[in-house]
Amino acid sequence: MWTATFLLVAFVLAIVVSATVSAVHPPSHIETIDPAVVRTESEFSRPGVIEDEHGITVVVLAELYRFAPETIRVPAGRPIRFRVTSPDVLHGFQIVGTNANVVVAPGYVSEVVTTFPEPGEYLIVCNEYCGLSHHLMQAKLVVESTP
Ligand SMILES: [Cu+2]
Repeated sequence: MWTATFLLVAFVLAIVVSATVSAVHPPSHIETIDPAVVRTESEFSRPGVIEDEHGITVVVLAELYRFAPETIRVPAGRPIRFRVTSPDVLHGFQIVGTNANVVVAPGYVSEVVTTFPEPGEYLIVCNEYCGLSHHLMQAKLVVESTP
């Protein structure tokens, strides 16, 4: 009995310490956004590739039945941060053949970071059924060789 109580307290303490001291969070990293203003008043009103001192970020809007931008160009060999949200319904964002695969829910910003070692072209698809034209919802990622 005392062993179980001790283990339970130690387990709870380990969670509290890792969450507060080490800032360990669940992998979902919940970042919320108001879906009503996504198209007009947020970074998603101008989707595209942004390069600044933090690196390369690709802002993607997933909506019925398209991704914006429809063609994304990024350099090979550098970490690329994809930030995706939806103003309407649940979508998916999957870069086929890579480990980039996130659920895109209205009200949340989904983020995935990945690096493409070689130049090439990738298909981006929605992998959550979102309506009658779900199968048409796709975009193209062009990974270009770095100079
Ligand atoms: Cu879909």
